[in-house]
Amino acid sequence: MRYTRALCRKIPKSIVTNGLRLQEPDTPLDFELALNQQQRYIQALEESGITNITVLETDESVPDCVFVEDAAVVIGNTALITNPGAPSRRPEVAPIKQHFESQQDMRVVSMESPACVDGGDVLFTGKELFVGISTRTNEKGLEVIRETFPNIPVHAIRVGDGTLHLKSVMTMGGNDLILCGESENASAAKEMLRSTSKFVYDMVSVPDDYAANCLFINGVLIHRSSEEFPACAHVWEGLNAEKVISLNLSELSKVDGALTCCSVLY
Ligand code: CIR
Repeated sequence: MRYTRALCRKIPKSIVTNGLRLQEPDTPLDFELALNQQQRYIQALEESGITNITVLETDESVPDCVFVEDAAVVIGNTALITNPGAPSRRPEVAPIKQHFESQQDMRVVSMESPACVDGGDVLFTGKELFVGISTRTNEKGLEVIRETFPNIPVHAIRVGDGTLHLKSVMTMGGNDLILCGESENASAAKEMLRSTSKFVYDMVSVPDDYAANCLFINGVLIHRSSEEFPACAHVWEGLNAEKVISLNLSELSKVDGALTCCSVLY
């Protein structure tokens, strides 16, 4: 799987007070720092061989709009525009849809209620899809994914209470290599993945679930900084990536943002 394009979106100021969050952070989100961290994130995408990056204008009326991953599932030349699980996030999809419609080579499909999916629940291994059934993604949404990508096996994974998305506990960390957290929810998801998958993956354990959300792009591993997750620093070295980039995402993580959610890669 080689990615050359990425879609991102500028951060609205309204995220500081109105971004959805599972719990209040200890310190408020520092907006200026969040902007700097996003800039560095975009630079890391460039360093991973992404040559074409679109950064959409922001919209203050949708505080979570920086998390573009949730609005689209893009595989090959098909872009499935989702119906995000949180009603406040549904208006986010219009400019995302417009963007993919403007790409000459894209087939664009839209999902309608009652089906709903957050892209954060969709893990594509390159061979098959695992879809988290969570507070944001339902069985009907999974069915739409199955219909939209008929040639790819699709498996459901139940996401435990208190975990936002499937990719809050596991992501790809290499070719056929899945990074997975160690919490009870992460372990249960891992067992379900093992028992449903058609293909075999190396599973690498990451001591903190939040740090298990990494980006693996064209052989480059982008992970969370050891400043944020010192207990996970040893994991990255053993992964055989061509290049390893460390990013601090402390501010967006205060509203449950992780590395994968800040871009759509295709
Ligand atoms: C939300 O609760 O929807 C946002 N505050 C965070 C979304 C993070 N998205 C992702 O991990 N894919």
